[in-house]
Amino acid sequence: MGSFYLTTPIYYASGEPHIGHAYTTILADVLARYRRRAGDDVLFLTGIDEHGQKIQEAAAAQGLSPLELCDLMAGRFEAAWDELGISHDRFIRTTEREHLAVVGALLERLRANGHIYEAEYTGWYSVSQERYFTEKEIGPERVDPIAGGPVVKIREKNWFFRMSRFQERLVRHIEGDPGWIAPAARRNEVLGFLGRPLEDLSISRPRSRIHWGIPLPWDPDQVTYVWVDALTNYVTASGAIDPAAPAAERGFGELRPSRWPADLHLMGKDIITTHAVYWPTLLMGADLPLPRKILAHGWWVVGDTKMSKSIGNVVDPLALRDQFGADAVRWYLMREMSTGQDASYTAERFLTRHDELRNILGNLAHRTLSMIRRYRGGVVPSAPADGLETETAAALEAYRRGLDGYRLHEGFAAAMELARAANGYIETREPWALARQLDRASDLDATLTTLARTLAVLSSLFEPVAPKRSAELARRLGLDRVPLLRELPEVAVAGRQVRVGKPLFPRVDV
Ligand code: ME8
Repeated sequence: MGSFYLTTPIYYASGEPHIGHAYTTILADVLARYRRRAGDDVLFLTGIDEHGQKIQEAAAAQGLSPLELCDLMAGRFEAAWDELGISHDRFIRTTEREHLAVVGALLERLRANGHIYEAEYTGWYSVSQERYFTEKEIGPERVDPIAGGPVVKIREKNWFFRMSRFQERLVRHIEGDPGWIAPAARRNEVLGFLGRPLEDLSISRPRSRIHWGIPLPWDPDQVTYVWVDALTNYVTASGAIDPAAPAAERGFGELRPSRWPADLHLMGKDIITTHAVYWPTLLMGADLPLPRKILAHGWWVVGDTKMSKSIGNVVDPLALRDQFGADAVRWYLMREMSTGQDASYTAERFLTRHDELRNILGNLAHRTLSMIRRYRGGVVPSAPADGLETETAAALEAYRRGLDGYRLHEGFAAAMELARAANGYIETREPWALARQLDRASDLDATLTTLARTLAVLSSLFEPVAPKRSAELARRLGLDRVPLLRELPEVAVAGRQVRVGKPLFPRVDV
């Protein structure tokens, strides 16, 4: 038992939640549920990123004030997470008063430590990425190298963070802790980036250009660079810095006992540099411990095309949820993407994964519960289990290995394998034939007990990814809750009154 603090990125308040956001948030939710069920005290943080030029422009385009747009989008994201069964403990908004104070305090700490200076800046800025790029990065076409969008040339006064000072220390940290950035491909990418001299980081913008941001405590004509503002959310929610302390003390004071450092920052590979370079160096500069792990997952594309509003191929997780239920969406996303690698969304693959739930897990539950009703009046017999021991032990081991090692697709594949093996067990044991032979009553009892116990195990293994249906499965088995992992495989199912009910995963006509 321990404590576990995990985070998702805070998503830009300018866009609707889509399947990419849903993926990261569900991934975090699955891990949070898995840890809670292992007895950990979990803090699961998500939220939205509300400042900066991107939001300012999106609001103006819709005839709203930036805060009106953010209020609207906070509601949209929270509703989406509710519909997808997300169990976050805290939804942070960067316009919260507490966060404004903590950003000010973090900046004061950096300044007190002598890491901040003022200079003239000339460079290429991408509004869609909210960051500067070098001449080399934008190439002769002058487009931002990540999204391909336009960049604008900017010359202005900025405050800078001496990020270059921390280059060596960061490289040593990454090399000294091989699992700190996962997967290895991302770690190599960051080390490659750090192979070139690290530049200082511009941490402010003139208010005359961008008014929608957090003013610097010592120069209110400048607002905080939105990435510095956004990354700090992870510290705000941890409680390490007291937002109520007077500003001067906040800059220099002791850290409060808190949830900092985070155990896990989750994100897509698009924002690995900000999380694995900007963020740790800022923390070093402010004398705060570094997060324990950074996991950057792969990218969802649609078919073989990048998802984009202008192409009109953005996959809406809520539409899928309305049609198939939240658990089916969660299952598809977790099972289909090898954590860390890219994956492609197609309607066909979605249906195949949904069929897998229906035909393997759903069918197993339906057959088992129906046979218990038909042959034993709906009461699980009291008999020693007989069969599936090896399969269950193997599934449990592979499942733990998968989830502990952040290879969730492998863990859940092992759970589905067990369900498949249990269906095979029904075929071999032929309970319907046993039921016709009076002298085989005890074999039938053992068969039904084994199946009921396996279903109880499966409800536990599927709980993090399919919480609703797993809870329903446990109820139908007459259990008062989904068994914990450490209670497996011996679940006391004997004597329970089961209920067959409607299919766990209904057929969907498409
Ligand atoms: O970058 N495939 O916010 P954002 C997989 N506000 N994941 C995807 C995805 C896709 N196609 N599209 C989006 C920002 N994501 C900043 C973050 S954090 C301090 C500030 C997910 O709204 C993935 O997690 O652009 C990615 O990193 C994130 O959404 C980007 O969300």
